[in-house]
Formats: sequence, structure tokens, C-alpha cells
Amino acid sequence: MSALPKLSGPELEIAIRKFALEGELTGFTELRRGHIHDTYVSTWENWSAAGGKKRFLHQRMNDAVFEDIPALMHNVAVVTQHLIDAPVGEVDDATAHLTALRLVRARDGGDYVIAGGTPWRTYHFVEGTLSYDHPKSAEMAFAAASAFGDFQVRLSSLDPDELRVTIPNFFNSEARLSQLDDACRRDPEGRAAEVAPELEAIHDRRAQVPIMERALRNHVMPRRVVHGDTKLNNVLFDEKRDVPRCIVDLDTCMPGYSLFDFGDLVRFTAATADEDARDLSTVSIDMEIYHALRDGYLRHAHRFLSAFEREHMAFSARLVSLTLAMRFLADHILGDVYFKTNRRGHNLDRARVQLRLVEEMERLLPRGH
Ligand code: GN1
Ligand code: MG
Repeated sequence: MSALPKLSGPELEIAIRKFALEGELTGFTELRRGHIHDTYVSTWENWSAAGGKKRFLHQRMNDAVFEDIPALMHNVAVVTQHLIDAPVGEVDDATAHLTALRLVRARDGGDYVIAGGTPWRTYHFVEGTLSYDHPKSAEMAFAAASAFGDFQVRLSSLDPDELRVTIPNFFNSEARLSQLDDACRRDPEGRAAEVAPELEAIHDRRAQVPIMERALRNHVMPRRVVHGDTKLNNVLFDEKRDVPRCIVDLDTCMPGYSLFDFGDLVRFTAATADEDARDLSTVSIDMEIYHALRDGYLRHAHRFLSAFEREHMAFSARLVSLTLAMRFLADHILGDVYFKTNRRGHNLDRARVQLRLVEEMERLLPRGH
């Protein structure tokens, strides 16, 4: 399990106090979300002369996953600034209330600090919002997809070369397959034999794996800045009105291909079960949600998508699921060294869910619409 050792309160406080925060620190809690970093929320009283209250979100970043933290933080700073500066796109219900994430500077002027030997960053907490693993309605799915489409439109004026590649080949399905093949060859825990059916399901679909990379190489599809982790729970919704307020988790904002974001959004948001469900009979694709996601994404993204991209929207959802299955399965074989897990076989369960989603998408979305 790649989780960092647990922290004590004083260690956490040492990290928090390295940021330029004033007032009286009155408490903190851990926020258990995400498979990579550790996240905490702090509360401050007497924040201003008027005695206000404020909250901040602190993350102990996983530098085993993100080996180049300065590059990661460069990307986050560039993207958040660009979102603040870029002209607002078309204003509708899904975009009118969006604000960009805001970093808090460290006392030394940087965007992150090192405390207890690990890197930390702090964001302003976005108050009055909630996030969801499953959409409450088709309207919510439409709004999330529309907000991610708008996010891509606004970042289309950012030169992809301004961003650093923090995890090489992150979106590259061909490379992910090679990493899985490599994990099987090494097989350090002797687990490869017991996952033969899952490996076979992946290898049966080998021919599909290079399609997007080939399109990039042949310039049939442009390389663009993408979000890279468009799970529904990375959109914060207003707790009262259910409209998107903020797109979070900018760690994987990198040069990629736009449909990765659409595919990732579908495989998470239209799924009828959790990402780590054990009863595979509950795992399918909700087609009403799929259609809402497609229409919502196109609401803004229609402005820049090429004909090739429009034709491969459903395919991208299948490929992103298949590729994530490879990643979960490789991590299972390697002994759960990348994604946080909390039970034996957790990554295998996750891989099985993605593979079931691929089968369901092949059944329900065979033609790509
Ligand atoms: C990881 O930690 P979280 O939930 O933000 C992963 C994504 C996967 C996702 C699957 C840097 O994201 O690529 O799609 O888990 N992030 C990284 O739930 O590997
Ligand atoms: Mg993420």
C-alpha cells in the first residue's frame, strides 16, 4: 500500500504553520478522498479584525507518484492562474458559478513547503459545496460534463508546452499495456497466474489499445491540455443549488488528448456501481446518464472537437476504462505499491469493475454514440 505513514497532530501543525495563514488555528480533520495524497482541513477563528472564521485544505503530496513536485506545482500554478485570467467562456447554468481553485502561499513565498521530509500545499477551502460519486440526476451529469467541456475550452488558449509532463505516458494506453506486460514478467508477489482471466480479457482487446496514440502521432487528433482525472467527485457542486462551483484536483493537468477527459468522466459517472464494487452483477452503464454526459460535454466542446474526436467519444470511454483496468491490475500484480488500498485484492476488484464496464459499453455502445 503506497499510503504514507500516519501523521501526528503536531507534525500536521508544523506543516500548516509554514503557510501564510493568520488567526487562531482551532482544529483540523482528515478528509478521506483520493487514492494518492493525504488531505486535511483546518479551521481558523479570528481570521480578520472582524473575527471571521475560515477553512483551508492541506495536502501532503505523494512524491513517490509525483517524483517531480516542483514540476507538479508549476502546472497547478499555471493552470489556476490561466483559469483566473482566461476570458470566461459561454455563460450558462453549468459555468456561471465556477471559480478557480486558489493556492495559499507559503511564508517563504513558494507554492509548497517541505515538512517532515514530505511536500505540502494549501488551498482555500471552497465553502458551501458537496461532491458526489454518483450523480443525483441526469441534470447533474449534464452540468458536470458541461463544466469539464468549458474547462477544456478555457485551457485551449494555454500552450501545452507550458506544462511539464509530471508522469510520463500518463494517458498513453500503449505504454500502460507495456507496463502491465512488464509487471507480469516481474511478478514479484506470484499473483500473475491467479489473474489469468483478467489478463486474457485485456489481451483480447489489444488491437484497440494503439488507436488514440496513433491518431496523435499522425496528427489526426491534436494534443491539448486536459484535466486528466474527470471523476464526478472532482466537481464541487453548490450544496443548495446543485450547480458546479469549482473543478478540483488539477494534478494531472498535462498535455493529453481531449477525449481522455470525456472517457474518464463516462467510466466513472455513468457507472452504476462504485469503482471498487465486488458484486459485478451490479456494474453497468446508465444510458440516461451517458447521454446527459455526451450532450453536456458537447455543449462547449463542440467548438473545438474535430470530426475524428466526435466519432470516437464512446470509444474513448471504453479505452479509458480498459486502460485503468490495466493500471489497477498491474498494481495488484506488483503488490499494491501505487494506489492506496484498504483490503487484499482491492486493486484486483477495481480492475474487474473496469473490465465489466468495458463489456457493458461494448454491449450498450457498440457503435460509438
Ligand atoms: C487516482 O487519487 P485520485 O482518486 O485523484 C489516479 C487517477 C485514476 C483514479 C482512479 C495521479 O486519482 O489516474 O483514474 O485514481 N491519479 C493518479 O480512481 O494516478
Ligand atoms: Mg486525481
